[in-house]
Amino acid sequence: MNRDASEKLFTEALKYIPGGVNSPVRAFRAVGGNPFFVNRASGSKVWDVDGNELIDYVCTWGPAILGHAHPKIISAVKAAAEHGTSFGIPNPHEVTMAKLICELVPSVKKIRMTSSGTEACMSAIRLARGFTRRDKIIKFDGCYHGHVDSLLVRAGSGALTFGHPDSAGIPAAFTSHTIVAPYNDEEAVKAIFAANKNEIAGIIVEPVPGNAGLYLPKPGYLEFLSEITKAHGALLIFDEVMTGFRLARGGAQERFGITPDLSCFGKVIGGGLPVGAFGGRAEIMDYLAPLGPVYQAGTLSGNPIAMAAGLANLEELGANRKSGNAYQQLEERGVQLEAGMKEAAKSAGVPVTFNRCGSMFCGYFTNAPVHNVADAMRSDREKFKKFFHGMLDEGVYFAPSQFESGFISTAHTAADIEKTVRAAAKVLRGL
Ligand code: KE4
Repeated sequence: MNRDASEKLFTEALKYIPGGVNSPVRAFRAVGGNPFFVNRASGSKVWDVDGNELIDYVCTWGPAILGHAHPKIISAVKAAAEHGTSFGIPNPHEVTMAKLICELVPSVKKIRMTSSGTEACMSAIRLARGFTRRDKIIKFDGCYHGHVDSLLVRAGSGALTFGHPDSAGIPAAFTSHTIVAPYNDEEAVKAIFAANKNEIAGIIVEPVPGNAGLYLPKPGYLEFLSEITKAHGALLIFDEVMTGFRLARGGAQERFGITPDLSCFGKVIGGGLPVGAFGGRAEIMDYLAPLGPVYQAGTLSGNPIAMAAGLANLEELGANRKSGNAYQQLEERGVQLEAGMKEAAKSAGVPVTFNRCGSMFCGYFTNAPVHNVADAMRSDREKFKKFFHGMLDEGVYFAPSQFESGFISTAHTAADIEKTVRAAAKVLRGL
């Protein structure tokens, strides 16, 4: 596949941008080779600057749940932009968005917008500490909550991909209150609470971790986290930046029937524009400035164009409708992809563990189950690299790292899935 124009652009990018990318996971460091550049996307496809068409299962890491350049989102952005790009003054879209999220996610009684998922998680942690007057936070290895100093400890996503889960530039004091536990392990969390009586402000968790690939909570695990936080006066924070409004109209908390104290969102609610949000119980949220003592702010928080794009995304998804929405279709495509990929691996005689939750998925090259990051780390990453590039040559783009989740949009057709599965069968046979 000709990628001359991408190579030329990457050479130029390397002169001015660290690693040639504005976010590390785009750099292909986990899979080898150089990233391609995209200047056009529509529906389930992206086209690189050399004109190669690819079926896209990254979906800009989640926001493109309707596929790329959905007409409803494009027209909403154009209409909003006609009236200005930012006011720094309250705008009506912010109220519509806040009201809609509170309707869709019953645990959220009040919500504050930010411009990224990182900001949302950082702010939720600060709020939990301010509200409980405690300092310590529990997170789980392999879970990624953005590049927050205090949470870049045994994180997932790019941090895991690069093999140095802890980042340089973070003073030990900044992470001394962060306690890391293995995901899906109840005893570990019990021991932490026992050893830190009345000191834990909260637990932050990806309810379905999508930053070490994808694995699911064991039955009862999320209920356990809810119970133990309540029992110890700590807060349960669901990081739904990835799962929110994707795994169900009310996110993972609806799918698994859990009521967290605070939730973080992003991606889908921005329709591809910079956005994040955090929300939860009113008595906690009212601790935020200007009402309360926890300061949090943002020039572009609630930006009118990002709000318009996010509202168009949610409305077109049918998130505001209990029936006749897009979630059944997303589930059906997920079932089709899972069945096809498992069949392809079986017929090729290649051990693959394929995890899926709704329209999020990950295939690991291992014959053992994957329930946490330790399991994920045992997968064969050399095979993943070969598979990734083989699929790319077949016109299918999966995340350029074993430690990322894949995403399906409503724009992915049954034919797209069939093409993907046929390509996988061919590539797997050649591994
Ligand atoms: P952002 O700051 O990238 O908007 O959101 C951070 C974040 C927080 N929480 C979860 C569960 C997330 O998945 C993310 C960001 N996801 C990554 C993909 N693994 C974004 C891709 C990237 O870093 O370039």
